[in-house]
Amino acid sequence: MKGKWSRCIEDAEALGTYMAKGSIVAGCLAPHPPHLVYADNPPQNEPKSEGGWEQLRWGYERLRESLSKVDYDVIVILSPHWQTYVGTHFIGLPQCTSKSVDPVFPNLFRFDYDIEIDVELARAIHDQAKSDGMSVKMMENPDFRVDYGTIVSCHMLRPEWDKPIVSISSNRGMDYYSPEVMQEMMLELGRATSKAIEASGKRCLLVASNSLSHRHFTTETNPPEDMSKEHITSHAMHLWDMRMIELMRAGKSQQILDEMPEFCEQAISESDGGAFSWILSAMGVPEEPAILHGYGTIIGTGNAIMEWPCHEWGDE
Ligand code: 2X7
Ligand code: FE2
Repeated sequence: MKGKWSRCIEDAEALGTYMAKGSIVAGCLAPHPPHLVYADNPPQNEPKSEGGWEQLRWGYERLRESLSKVDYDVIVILSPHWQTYVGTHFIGLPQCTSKSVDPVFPNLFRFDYDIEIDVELARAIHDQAKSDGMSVKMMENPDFRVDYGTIVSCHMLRPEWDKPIVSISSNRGMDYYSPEVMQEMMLELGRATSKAIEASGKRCLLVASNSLSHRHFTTETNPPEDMSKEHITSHAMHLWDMRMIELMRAGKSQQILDEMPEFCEQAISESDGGAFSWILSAMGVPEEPAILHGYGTIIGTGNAIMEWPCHEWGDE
């Protein structure tokens, strides 16, 4: 028996040597206002609507259509609404099942979820980040509730919920330190994410779950989906959103990173959570253009649905 098993191990090691490298098949900027799920009326969400925010929901439709041509194993997502002030955390439970209620919009979002987690890949990214010197933790509390940012972006990207996810927290480096420190940490986390994905052999869809400009109204219309009241909060916010979209469409990722601190501060951008910097870093700060699938405002915030089709770029 011993001989047989050691032969098996030798074969497995030899196979391992030839295991295909993992890859990022695409990156997405996938905003998560709960209004999008509310407007879509999926069976999992209790509140029902008469629609609304169609420009963005049609944008998600176009993104889903584009991603339907790409084969991937797992969605890796960083959400600013899972806030862990001491280091970056990763969900380390194989299955998360509960009801998510948005703390600010309980009237719009009460969503039953049942999510499979790729704990193996989560741990691999965690371990890589740790060995690169970052403060990280696997979250193994069985009563943990998944944040609504993660749920909304994943639902809008893939309403079938048939892919496991890796859920990464935001360590809120900007609140604790500064936009520059936040960005340095997210660039490091992005490099660790890409190294771990490559070693895993898995094909991954990377998702930054955030709005662009993030100054929002403080009162709600009746009904909330009354689109005659929806617009950007100010011209300055519009200019910032358009600037960022044009930079993404032009493949000017390094310029986006250079301007990120001002964008975070002047547009109160939700990229303050680090997801935008993290995804650009994980993709190697691409010079290839991103595809704009849709843009729209939600309670005055600016939201762009973007795709970087990395699978089309080749290795060079
Ligand atoms: O989380 C959000 C957001 N980022 C933008 C607008 C409205 C609600 O929730
Ligand atoms: Fe948000």
